Amino acid sequence: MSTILNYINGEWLEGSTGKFVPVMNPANGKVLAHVTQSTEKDVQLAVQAAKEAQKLWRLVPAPERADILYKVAYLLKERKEDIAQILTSEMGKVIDEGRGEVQEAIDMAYYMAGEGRRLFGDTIPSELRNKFAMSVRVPVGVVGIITPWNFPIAIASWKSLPALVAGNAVVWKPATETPMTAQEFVKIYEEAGLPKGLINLVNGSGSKVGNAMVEHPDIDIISFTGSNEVGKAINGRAGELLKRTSLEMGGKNAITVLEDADLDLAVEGILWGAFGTAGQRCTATSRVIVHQDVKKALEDKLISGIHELKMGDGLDETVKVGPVINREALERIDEYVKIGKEAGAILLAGGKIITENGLESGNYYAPTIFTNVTPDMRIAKEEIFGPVVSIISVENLDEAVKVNNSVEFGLSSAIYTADVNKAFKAMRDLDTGIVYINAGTTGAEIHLPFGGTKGTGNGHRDSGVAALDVYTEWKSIYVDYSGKLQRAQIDNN
Ligand code: UN1
Repeated sequence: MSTILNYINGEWLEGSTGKFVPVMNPANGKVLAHVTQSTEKDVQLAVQAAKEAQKLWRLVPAPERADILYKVAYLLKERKEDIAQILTSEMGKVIDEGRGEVQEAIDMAYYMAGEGRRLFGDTIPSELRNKFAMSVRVPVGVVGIITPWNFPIAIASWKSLPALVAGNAVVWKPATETPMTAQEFVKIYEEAGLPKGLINLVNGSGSKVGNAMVEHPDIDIISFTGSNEVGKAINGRAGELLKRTSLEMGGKNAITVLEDADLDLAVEGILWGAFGTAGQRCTATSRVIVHQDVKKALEDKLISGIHELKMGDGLDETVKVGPVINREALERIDEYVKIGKEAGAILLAGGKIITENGLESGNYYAPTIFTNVTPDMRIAKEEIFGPVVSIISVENLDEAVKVNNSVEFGLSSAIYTADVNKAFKAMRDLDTGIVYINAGTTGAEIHLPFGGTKGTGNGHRDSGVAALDVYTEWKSIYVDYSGKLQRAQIDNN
């Protein structure tokens, strides 16, 4: 059985606890590998290596840094299928989605490699004669990235690739549940010729490794995707230390279906958004806000659609819904279903842990639909992170927008309508970082900013050119070639 090690300063090393924990396949409960566990000591080593390596890396011309990113893209492309298989085995999403996720990392690698020949700053006219002004992006230094298990390579690519092309070094703590995919990604960086010390992988718990990263004075920024609880704790402590943070946290995303919508299209979008990745996406559809006139018709179509979703091991190409990550997740989801029932919501489908058809050794939860949900119910407000969707009925677009915006999160929202006026009003008024018209709440592309408003984040964005704002500082440079003292705001007035 394979063991997963840390990667520090270009070497594969055991973590200093000497302990390993098992990596489980959520589809069948089998142990896939064992991963080393680290402490503050390993973080120290990783940061030291990163700091040294960054001193040289920042002086390498960005197009040359980008050459390595192109190689990363080629290697990811070459190994797409192998990595997808590994990803599906340890995370559980169906293989098509596993492939899609690796593709997301490939796209990101090409895109950020292209940035090596841009990294645009501005040239700006000076207010004085014989004086030149410009702004340039400079790296922040050592970037600490903490990534979740639900997108073990895509999210790591959103963070590490822009950090590296901009001239930073990276210390990465992947989720304990998905270290195999992390190892594959780091192997590719190694093979692409990334100089040692620029990417360091430290496996271990949030309480040991994550905390040590937040505390370390030589980590200049923490980029985190995960729960609100952890994000808030990171931000609190980082605030005291004046450390930068970029946070991407929960969602409670809704699809609105208006009375003039193409219902069949909306049903496809809802089933994909709610039950793809077994609902374990930050962008998952967990609410459907429907115009009262089409509520019954939509429900009937959803019920017949849900019965066609085959559950099982994601490696089986015919399966549409895989397992959830672990037993605790299964129990948490089941608890939310109880909370929904107790609050008076009506269960239309699902609502149970699967204990038959050979699926009992994995973590399977039946795709679940609640209706007659009201916006004040907990199932309509809290992130469940599982295959559960709640239907809320409204009278018009204004009410739909109000309900959409009533939650503490603001990641993604979607609206199905044939009325262009309503679509534009929704684009303006839906208070989320991502808005879809006539498409579901998932499916973000890497060349646009990814992130959300309110409790979803802290104003930063992953991916797209916006990611560079996280991993660079602006430096404003003035060159006075007049040969005399020129006082700004004074000598020209
Ligand atoms: C996430 O769930 O954190 O838009 C990432 C999507 C994917 C990324 C989701 N491209 O659903």
